[in-house]
Amino acid sequence: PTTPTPKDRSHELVVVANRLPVDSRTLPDGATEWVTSPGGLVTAMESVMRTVDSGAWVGWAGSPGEPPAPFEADGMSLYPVRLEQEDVERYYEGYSNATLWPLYHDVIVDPEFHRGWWDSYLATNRRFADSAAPVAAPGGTIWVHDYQLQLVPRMIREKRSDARIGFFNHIPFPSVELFSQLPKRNSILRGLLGADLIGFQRESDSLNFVAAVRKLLGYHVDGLTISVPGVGAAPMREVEVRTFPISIDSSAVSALTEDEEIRERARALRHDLGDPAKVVLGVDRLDYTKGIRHRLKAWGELLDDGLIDPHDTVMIQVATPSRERVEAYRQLRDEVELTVGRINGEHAPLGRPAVSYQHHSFDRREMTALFMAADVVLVTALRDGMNLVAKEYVASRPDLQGVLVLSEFAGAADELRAAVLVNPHDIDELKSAILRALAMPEEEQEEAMRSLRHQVMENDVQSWAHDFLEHLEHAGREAQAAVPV
Ligand code: GDG
Repeated sequence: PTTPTPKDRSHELVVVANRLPVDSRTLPDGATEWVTSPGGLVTAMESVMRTVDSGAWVGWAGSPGEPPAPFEADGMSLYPVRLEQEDVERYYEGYSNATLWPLYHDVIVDPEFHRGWWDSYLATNRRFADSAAPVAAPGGTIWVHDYQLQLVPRMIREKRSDARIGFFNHIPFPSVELFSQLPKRNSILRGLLGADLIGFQRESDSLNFVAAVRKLLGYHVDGLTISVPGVGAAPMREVEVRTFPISIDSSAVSALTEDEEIRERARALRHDLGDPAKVVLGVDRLDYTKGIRHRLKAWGELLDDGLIDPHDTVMIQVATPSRERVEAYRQLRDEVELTVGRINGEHAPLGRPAVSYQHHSFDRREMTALFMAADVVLVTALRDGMNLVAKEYVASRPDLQGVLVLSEFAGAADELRAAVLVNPHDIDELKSAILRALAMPEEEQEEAMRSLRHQVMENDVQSWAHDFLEHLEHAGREAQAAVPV
């Protein structure tokens, strides 16, 4: 049941993210129903929301124009932010996904810079900040997420200096040389520095950010603590930067593998593929950062070289539709589909694929069945903040079988050292890694998977969120203590 309940200054914890954790569904009678979208962030927040009396989430509901009134869902108050069609095109598809996204992922494609996009980014960030600032309780905590909202921490601080403000960046932070290309780069840095605590996925991201602040703003930096001069009469503030590698709901993923229906589904999947000896799997949003083209190139060459027999080895590539209105994504889709078509045309046995290509999304249960059916999972990202697929595969293998081939350029590579680590730009190295994974003896798989599972099961998304909030509480206090009485 959804009841509109706008509540001012009443929420102890306020999450601000581009999207609300719900999707709308139109019922047969034309009414709208909201269904929770089961992302990792939602799961993480559910666990921390339970620890506070009153939690809120501020974000876009997913359709341009008049937003729904605030409503309750899963014990949280949801505050929809208005985005016009023009904001979707300029703030979201433009500045966020065609400027920041490629630049922050080491310019795998050329970032586009348009001044009109920046204006929309600024105005839209202001709207998110204006929605979030009034709903936090006095001294409450506001946690802002991701690259779409980098100006929000400072905008909130201008109105609510009593709040503790945290920011977490889910994607990489580039080296200062690349970051320097960004028009309005200093506004972005100052926007982020409105937070008390700024979190990144990898240590290298934290160091890149601190280096950018030192070089471009000239602020004093001590380790990962930044001294930010106050505006006007305001005192100097200390901002803490720290690495918090995100994770998944590990025990929930692992528990799904006990479900008899899902186990049966995993067996059926292999059967439908013609009971091959080996199944290799890739699961990604169809995004140029994920290295899908490199993976297919390596796979195609292994088939050409006769090193893989398509009669006994099948590759499944799930490429979930993503950002389909952004030009680089349309091009990528065409290239991937052309390549898959060529590989299948040249190598697929009659009536069976060499690459089973799935351009649609699957539900969580089907995804688990895929992970359980896969002998090898390929994560070949050219740059990736973390990559949750790598961790989901590990959590789906309590049987300690299966091999993870993991790009060094995914954040997960810092933790998952027992994976077969690769540089996906080196196609020969990638080919050898795939062959090694396919030939790995069971005992060796078991040893590696045990070590990987230890890492993933011990560090789940719930502890990630708790850890961030605990540090934020601490960071807020330190900053307050630094204010002369
Ligand atoms: C960003 C950063 C960082 C994919 N297809 C389906 C499906 N998925 C799920 C996966 C996984 C999630 O989507 C994708 O997460 P990733 O981490 O792999 O990548 P991004 O979407 O790029 O996420 C990334 C993450 O934020 C968190 O901070 O790790 O680096 O880029 O959970 O399983 N899920 C279902 N059906 C699909 O078809 N149910």
